[in-house]
Amino acid sequence: MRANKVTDALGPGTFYYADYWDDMAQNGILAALGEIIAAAPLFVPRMPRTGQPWSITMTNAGKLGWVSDRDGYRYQPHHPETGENWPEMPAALLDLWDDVTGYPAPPECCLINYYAAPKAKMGLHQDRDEQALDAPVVSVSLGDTGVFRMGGAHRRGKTRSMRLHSGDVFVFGGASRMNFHGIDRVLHGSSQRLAATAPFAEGGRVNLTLRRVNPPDAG
Ligand code: MD3
Ligand code: FE
Repeated sequence: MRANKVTDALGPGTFYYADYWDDMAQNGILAALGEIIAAAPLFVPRMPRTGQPWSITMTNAGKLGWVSDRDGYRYQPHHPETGENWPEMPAALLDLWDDVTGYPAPPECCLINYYAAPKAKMGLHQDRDEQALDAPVVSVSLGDTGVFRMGGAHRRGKTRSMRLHSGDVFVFGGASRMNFHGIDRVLHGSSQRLAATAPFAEGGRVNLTLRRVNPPDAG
């Protein structure tokens, strides 16, 4: 599916698809996420060095998963608690990546962020643990509306805020790839979408981030 595509919605290199997925497609993705979490449970990431817990929980699908703990940020092929490899990336997400990026290699990581707590948020940061910086990052929002903030390549620059709704897809590539970004807050109770999916029954917001980690010739 390809709904209305907005080019440069949040600056050069950004593409916004409002309602990329309809109700049925969103429910299909959520069912797949339920199975992924049954095999690879949501875990509490911790800040490097201090071990301070984040306010969200996360897990991954795909060949590589992104984790954060006392030792730092990194990609690894296995779940930090079960030691098992991450579940496969759902086919619908591979199709999405092809459709909106046209990148010559598939995404290696689907990071699943779950904002369950009413105060869950994500501070302003850059995504810089990937080698393939020519590949865009694709974000899918599900459930409650998220108040997203994006700045430029420097922490102290001007920022812009935008609300991300369930079913929305954003692509961040080119000049926006290293922009600072974060989630200020979630509008708790703004959607009933997650209620039917077991691991998300308490509601809140889910974000999927698709990333290419290694350059295409690395396999
Ligand atoms: C802009 N997640 O996991 S997705 C993250 O909603 C992350 O959970 C947020 O930032 C979330 O790293 C925001 C939107 C997003 C993702 C990657 C980007 C925006 C981006 C990379 C570069 C620029
Ligand atoms: Fe990020």
